[in-house]
This record gives sequence, C-alpha cells and structure tokens, in this order.
Amino acid sequence: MKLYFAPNACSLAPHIVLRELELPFTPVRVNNQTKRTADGRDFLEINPKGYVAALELEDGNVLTEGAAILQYLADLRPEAGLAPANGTLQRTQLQAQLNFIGSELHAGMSPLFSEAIAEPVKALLREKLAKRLGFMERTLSDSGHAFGEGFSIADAYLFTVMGWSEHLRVDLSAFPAIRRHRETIGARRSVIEALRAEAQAPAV
Ligand SMILES: N[C@@H](CCC(=O)N[C@@H](CS)C(=O)NCC(=O)O)C(=O)O
Repeated sequence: MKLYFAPNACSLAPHIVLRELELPFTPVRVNNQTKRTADGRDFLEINPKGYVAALELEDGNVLTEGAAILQYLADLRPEAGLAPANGTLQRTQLQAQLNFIGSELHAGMSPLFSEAIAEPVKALLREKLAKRLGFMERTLSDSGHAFGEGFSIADAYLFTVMGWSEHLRVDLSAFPAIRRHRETIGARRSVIEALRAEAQAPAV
C-alpha cells in the first residue's frame, strides 16, 4: 500500500494507524500546492479531489476520505480492536464519532487556515468550534478516549485534528481532557514515529 500524505495534514491519522497495526506501506509525500508527489506523479491522477489522504492498494484501487481509509485499515487487523466489527451498533456509533470529528472539528477548523478569511469571521468560527469541543471534552472525560474504552481509529483522527489548534489559535484552556488526550495519544510509539517520519520526509 502507498499512503499519500502531506506533513501534519489529516493524512497523519491513517499514517498513525498504519504504524499502530504494523502494516507494510510506503509513505509518499504530496505537495498540496503543486499537486506533485514525491515519486514524480500528478496527484490529481491519483485522487481527482486533489487532497490527502489517499491510500493506493496493491491492486491499484485508491481509497480516499479519511474516515473510510481509517475503517479499511482497522478491518485489515480486526484482532487489534481499533474498530468494532462491521454491522454492529458499536460500529455505527464509531462512525458517528468519526463523522463528528470530520464534519464538525476537521471541517470546522479548515477555514481557519485561510488567509483570505477575515479575523471577525474566524472569531465566529472559533466560537462555534468551542461548542463542538465541549461535546468532545465530555466524551473524553469519561474514558480518555474519543470512542469506547481503549485506543481506536477515532483517537488517531482526533489527535491529528487537535494538533492544529495552537497554529490556528483555537483556545484549549477550557478543555483539560482534550489537552490530556493530546499528551497520552502523543506518547504512543506509532504517533511519535509517524510525526518523525513526516517531519523528515524531503520536500517535494
Ligand atoms: N473530506 C476529506 C478532506 C481532506 C482534507 O481536508 N485534506 C486537506 C489536508 S487536511 C488537503 O489535502 N487539502 C488540500 C486541498 O484541498 O487542496 C477527508 O476527510 O479526507
């Protein structure tokens, strides 16, 4: 498998999970401006949507959308318990949480990266985000995990997205459980290795 990634982007979540599950893969850096890949390809031919993450399988199929990629990976090693079995109520509950992280937190934070958006608009976006973070804070206060009692693919996704908070000036001072989550998940070997590999990948 090949994981197309940009350093510290949302592709970090499947990157963490690939390492957590010790699956064989090749990370391929993408330049999100030029859409060129480190192995010399036009990324738009791999994912016409033009964004990471993309996972290219051995048979040439390409998976996109972080939440789908994460579940595909978890299902390759069900014994690791990173997602409940497909078709169960628990799996649907995990999907709800992945959706929440994707559509409320990830998509809620993305516009804050834009220099074209005025500061008063960003302040409104941060206000809305704070309400969503309040929900996540309560979830994490119970078990320390974004879903269920142990590490799951939702933790990899949440860790990735919350990693942008400092740069985007999203204030986490009112959310101690979210800050603790950053520390505990950030201490996992898979996370340390993924962050190191992304930081050391030569620029494209
Ligand atoms: N819906 C997609 C969104 C992916 C996404 O937002 N990717 C960002 C990085 S976090 C990206 O590559 N943006 C570059 C672009 O849109 O040109 C998913 O959940 O995977």
